[in-house]
Amino acid sequence: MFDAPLGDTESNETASRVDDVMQRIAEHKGCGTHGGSGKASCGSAAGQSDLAPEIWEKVKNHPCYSEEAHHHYARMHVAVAPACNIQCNYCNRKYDCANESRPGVVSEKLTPEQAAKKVLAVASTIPQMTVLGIAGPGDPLANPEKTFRTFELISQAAPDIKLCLSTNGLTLPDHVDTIAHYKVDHVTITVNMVDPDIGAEIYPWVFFKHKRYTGRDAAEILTERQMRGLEMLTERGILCKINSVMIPGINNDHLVQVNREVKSRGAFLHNIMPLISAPEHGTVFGLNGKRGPTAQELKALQDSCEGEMNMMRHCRQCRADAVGLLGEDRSAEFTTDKIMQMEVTYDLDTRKAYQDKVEEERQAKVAAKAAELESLAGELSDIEVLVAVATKGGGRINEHFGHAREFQIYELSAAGAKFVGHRRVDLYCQGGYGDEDSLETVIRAINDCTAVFVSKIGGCPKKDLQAAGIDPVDGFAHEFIEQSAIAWFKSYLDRVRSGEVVHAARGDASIRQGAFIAA
Ligand code: CLF
Ligand code: SF4
Repeated sequence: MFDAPLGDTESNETASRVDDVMQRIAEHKGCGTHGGSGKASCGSAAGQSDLAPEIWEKVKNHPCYSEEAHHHYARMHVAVAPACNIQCNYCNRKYDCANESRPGVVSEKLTPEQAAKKVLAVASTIPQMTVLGIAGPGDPLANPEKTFRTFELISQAAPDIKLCLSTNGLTLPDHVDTIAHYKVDHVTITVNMVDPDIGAEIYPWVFFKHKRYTGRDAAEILTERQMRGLEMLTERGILCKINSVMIPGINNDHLVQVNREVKSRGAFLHNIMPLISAPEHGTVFGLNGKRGPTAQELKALQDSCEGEMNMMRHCRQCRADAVGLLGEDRSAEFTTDKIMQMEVTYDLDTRKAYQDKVEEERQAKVAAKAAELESLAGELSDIEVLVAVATKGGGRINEHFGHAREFQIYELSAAGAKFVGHRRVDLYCQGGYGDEDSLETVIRAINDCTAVFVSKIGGCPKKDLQAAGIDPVDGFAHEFIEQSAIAWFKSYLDRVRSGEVVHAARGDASIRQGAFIAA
């Protein structure tokens, strides 16, 4: 039924269901479910023309493997894997796996059966949820029975959902056939080093074949298993993403070599994430005062690794039970007590029809960007600027400055607009009133930007942003981000040429270190 053409009556019914779903989602309310609260709590940049058709099919609606898709499609995680077989110095076992999750936030653990119910509940409420990932709270492959039983149940009940896995790679070679058997098309391996001497500074021990190894021996086993697992996966055509945690003073320079090694073994995407480290996390690095990188240090490393291999810049280091678009967290709507009471209506036709509408919007966005880009042709300026954008999804500038929990960062140049990252911030506007301290943290987070695009902004923050040298732009409310940013950039270049504004280099910005907990 999934691909069957619709008759008129059926088509009208489906259209009306989809409109209803669109409306409910716009209002952030539950859909097709009963018994919940009824309220929300609240990859790569390569596009279709750059990729082989079979790869495009795999990534086009995966929010982590396609930067473009992350504006439109959601993922969810189920926390079915509590145990881990290695120790990372940036991890505190009280919390989720820090390789795919921020320290300081712990998820509610589920059985495979509870996980399957949760996936159906989320899929019927959020029809643009296209990917189910298992990413912790420990290591999924240190819990193989629970992980693969969950995949089995979900592939039977929800065949349109892509399956995704994130692992430290220690036992990966033992499970590659099972991964292929369950058609898990996307696997992430966290690779922080390929040199065991550097590894010894990151991993105090690994537990392998009933024995604990420490120091260089531990790191040697880990790197050999990670590289072998990566080769085995890519030989089978499984898309592999590499996550690396950038730890200043330990592996910051070395990650360029890691990038070369994983690229040579066929990895599709490299995601270099900042170390999140604070004493209150109770990790070895946090307690020893090891700092994370600044925004510009992270960007410089990502830029230097960007060559033939795609770099991921939109990772949100999400928790092991994250639900929603990257950058939003709707997990509080789907706690076990709530999902167990929900009556789930899993309707493939409605999901497909909704996703077709999303695709239309996405194509309109791509076309608008291409048209605007044409007007930049022949532009010779070598000026580059960063701009921050407040958005709640759909690739549009549709968030009020005071309601933004993060800003997306775009680099603008004569080549166009390129997504280069995001910055989490404290909510500036609490109950409609501005708060000076949080404005300072917002300015610190986007201090390297020349402008900030918002749907709306109050007079006070506007003045303070201007005083900090950041131009608040609210003239493109609800328009597509890239199209608007390119249009603004053209006018910026004109103003620089006319002497109306003086182009000046901006300073660095800070990456927020505290753990994020969904509202
Ligand atoms: Fe989850 Fe990871 Fe799959 Fe994505 S997350 S298992 S690949 S579905 Fe995505 Fe989250 Fe970053 Fe992971 S933003 S932490 S990269
Ligand atoms: Fe923690 Fe994940 Fe490292 Fe295991 S692999 S120690 S859960 S960060």
